[in-house]
Amino acid sequence: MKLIIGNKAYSSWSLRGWLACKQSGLPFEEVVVPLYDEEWDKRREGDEFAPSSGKVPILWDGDAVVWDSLAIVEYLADKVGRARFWPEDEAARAMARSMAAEMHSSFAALRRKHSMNIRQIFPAKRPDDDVLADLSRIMELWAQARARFGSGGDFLFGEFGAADIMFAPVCTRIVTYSLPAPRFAAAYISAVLSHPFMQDWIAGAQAEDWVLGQFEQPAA
Ligand SMILES: N[C@@H](CCC(=O)N[C@@H](CS)C(=O)NCC(=O)O)C(=O)O
Repeated sequence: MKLIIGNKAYSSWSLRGWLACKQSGLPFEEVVVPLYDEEWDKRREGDEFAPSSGKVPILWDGDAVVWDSLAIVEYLADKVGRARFWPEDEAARAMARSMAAEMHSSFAALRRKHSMNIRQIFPAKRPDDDVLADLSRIMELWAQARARFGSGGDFLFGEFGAADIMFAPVCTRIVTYSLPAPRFAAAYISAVLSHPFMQDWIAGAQAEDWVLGQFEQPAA
């Protein structure tokens, strides 16, 4: 398999696709392309980028191509078995799937105003109300998952899985922008950031020397 991703410092959807590949346990070749560099417009018109219309992540597996982070999770879960990604318990799985889908479709204010930047930590500043509303909803979801289904480990549904993969860039954003988080959430964030896959990604981000000014500002 070949996974095409953007900068590890900035590309949150790439992080999700990459974590899914790691979680699958399958070998894969990783190709990192610098987002928005001078070759970007030309590169994204190439055949390898055509299925996603130029967005990353894109997973190529022989003739099969999957180009959206949540679809990559589901494709790999089909390939290696659901248990690596989703809880066994039906009620837990229903909630995990709903949370992953909500992460994929929602929280636009948090995503837009606090773009992922793995390498920075900005001083705390009162977030906008729409960002606070997103955070409040996320905290409610995390608290419910941890309280109802998290007793088997440090992650949302106990063991590391698809829901954690989808929320991993929220964890990094809370740290980067010193956003408010209750104590239980701080413990969860610490578990996610300490996970060996995340440590591997963070080291990759630190080693990159591409800098994109639009992602290097503290939120307005
Ligand atoms: N819904 C897609 C989003 C993919 C996406 O927007 N990726 C961004 C990078 S994080 C991208 O490729 N941006 C480049 C562009 O739009 O030109 C997913 O879940 O994978």
